[in-house]
Amino acid sequence: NHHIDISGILERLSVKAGHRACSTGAEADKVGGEVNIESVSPVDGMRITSVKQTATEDYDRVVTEATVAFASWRSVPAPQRGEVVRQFGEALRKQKQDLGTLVSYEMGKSLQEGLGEVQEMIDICDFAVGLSRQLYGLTMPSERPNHRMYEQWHPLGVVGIISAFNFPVAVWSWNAAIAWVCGNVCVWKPSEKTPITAAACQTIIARVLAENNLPEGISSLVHGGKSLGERLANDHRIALVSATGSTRMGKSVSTAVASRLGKAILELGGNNAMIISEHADLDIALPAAVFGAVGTAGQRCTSTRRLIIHEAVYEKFKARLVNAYKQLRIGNPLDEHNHVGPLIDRDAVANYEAAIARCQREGGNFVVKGGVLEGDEYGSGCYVRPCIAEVPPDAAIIQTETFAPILYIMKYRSLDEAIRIQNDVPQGLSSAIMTLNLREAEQFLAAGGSDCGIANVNIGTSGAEIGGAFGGEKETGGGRESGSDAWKAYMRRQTNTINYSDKLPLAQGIKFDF
Ligand code: UN1
Repeated sequence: NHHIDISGILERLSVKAGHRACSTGAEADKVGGEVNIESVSPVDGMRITSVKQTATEDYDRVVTEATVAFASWRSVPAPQRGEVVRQFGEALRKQKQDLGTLVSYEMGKSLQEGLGEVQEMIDICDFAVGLSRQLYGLTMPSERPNHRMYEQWHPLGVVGIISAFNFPVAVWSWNAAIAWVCGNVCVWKPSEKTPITAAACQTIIARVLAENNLPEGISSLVHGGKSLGERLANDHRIALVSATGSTRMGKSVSTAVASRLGKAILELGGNNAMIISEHADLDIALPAAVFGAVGTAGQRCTSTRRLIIHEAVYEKFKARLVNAYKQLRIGNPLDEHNHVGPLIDRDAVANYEAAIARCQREGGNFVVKGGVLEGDEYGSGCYVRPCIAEVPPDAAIIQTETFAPILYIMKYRSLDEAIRIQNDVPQGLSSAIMTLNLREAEQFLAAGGSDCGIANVNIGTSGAEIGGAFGGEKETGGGRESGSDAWKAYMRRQTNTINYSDKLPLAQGIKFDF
């Protein structure tokens, strides 16, 4: 049964008006003169509820409170900060079903993926808890006698998080959980398209903070569009802006942050390819390609957009792909029998249609045709058919990222050529090769191989684990989030040299006597 009790979910998640400048719910609707942001589910076109757009004065108050909260939070021992994040992870475990269902309903991804997203949040909390005892600095030998030199990592300050609709909660949590154990406070501007899941998360963390007698300013939520994002980017009180979204948005955020010499982590567009070698195990290449291309309706930054297929297996693989696409069930993502849910909204549908038209103009041949679905089940107008086009390698459309299930396929002869095609796009997020040949795999992973932040062998381009550093090169923005040592971008490094002698030897052996 895929009919969900959305009001019950909102009630259990305590999503209602009340706290801060930023909360959601029916009461907000009654306040005169304020702008509401309506959240409409792409699943059935129904309005979920609305949130209040954050007014300029309220934004300023939020950042002021965040700054005040930072002054105390930075001095809480890191393992104690980790304990608070542990409690947040526990709270998420308890509300996983409701929050995951809300993610699925508000964003339109499958229920499994909605739950998976909450699982990513839980996992990053666990990671951050461990990290809270491992914010290691190095000790280096000083060149001077009786001196000690080492480095330590200090909290940065207020971290502004701008997140996208497609991972409405997980990407925030990657940033926030790490930022918090590092001693920072966070101000979150979620996508205007998914404000309700954000309000639910804020309610959960606010409760955890209150239970620990900590100020809510450690985690704040502000609602708004482009202009609010610009305000965050230009605000000198925001030490670090971590932004996920389009390359166009990232360039404008980056320019604003750079002009005040602030710090930024950018997680922007991808244009991810999978190379399918003549030595591939096609039985795993097939589901990897199909999930990568149609999972989340092609709305992951890691979605597979291009297949670069060896000519020896091209026709065979194409036939299997076409056959697999015939079996895809498109429909309500809360119904677990369906593989493909809706796009986020009708603008996304228009972009999908425009990309298909352009692809055709540029010589693309659709071996699986696209189109917008009609009928009762598709009443929101957001359901589209995943499609596949054979494209000439010089088609301009394949240089761009369209957030929709459109897959471009092309042929190659040598691995050098395949790697060249794979790298010959402005973006550099994720990449994969399907091969059982060791030499090919290693060539793909070597310095002259994939130029992406993520390069996989025998798995697809999407679905990265939280333990690795997540991000990419070129127009993807260069930032890294989540695991490995990505935490270092959320702290400031301080080099300390201590002289415990009764002399003052200068570095580089310089003599300065008087
Ligand atoms: C995104 O689409 O912005 O690797 C993030 C993946 C997910 C995260 C995607 N774990 O596909």
